[in-house]
Amino acid sequence: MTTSYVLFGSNKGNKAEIFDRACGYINERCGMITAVSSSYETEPWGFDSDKWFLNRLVVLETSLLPDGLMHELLAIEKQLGRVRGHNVNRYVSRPIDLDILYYGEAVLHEETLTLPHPRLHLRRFALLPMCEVAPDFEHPVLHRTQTELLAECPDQSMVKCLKN
Ligand code: PH2
Ligand code: MG
Ligand code: MG
Repeated sequence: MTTSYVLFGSNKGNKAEIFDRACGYINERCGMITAVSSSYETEPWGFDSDKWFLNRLVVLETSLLPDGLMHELLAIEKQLGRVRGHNVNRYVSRPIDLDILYYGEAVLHEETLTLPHPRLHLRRFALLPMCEVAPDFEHPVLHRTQTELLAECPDQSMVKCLKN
C-alpha cells in the first residue's frame, strides 16, 4: 500500500456534489480514502476566468501503481462529465480535475505522468490543503516540507478555506 495525495479541482457545475461522487468512485476503484481536507474557494491560477474553483485534497491508501491510479482517475473525470478538447496548451474550465500531487516518495518523469506534480510548489491552492493534512511531509525532490514550500511560494492568488 502506498499513501498518495490527490487534489480535486472544479470550477464548473455543482462542485461539491461532483467531489462527493468522485470520492465514492475512488473508494470503489482506487483504494481507501483515509483523510479529506477542508474545501477551498480559489482564484483561477494561470488563466483568466470569473469562475472560481473549489479545491479539496484527499489522502488515499492505494495498491495501484502510479500509472494504474492515473488511468482510473482519468476515467472517473470522464464519467463525471469532463471533456478534454484540443486546448492542450491552455487551461479551460472543467467540472473535475483529479491530480496526483504525490505518490509516496515516487519520482517519475513519463509522458503521461510526472511525480511529484511539477507545479504543486507554485500553487497556493495545492499547498494550503497539503499543509492541512500533511504539513511535515517532505517533497522527495525539493527536500522541503509542505510548510516550508508554502512559506517560500511566490503565488499570491486568493485561497479561502471554507470551514467544514
Ligand atoms: N487547476 C489548473 C489551473 N488553475 N486554479 C485553481 N484555483 N484551482 C485549480 O485546481 C486549477 C487552477 C490546472 O489543472
Ligand atoms: Mg490540474
Ligand atoms: Mg489533471
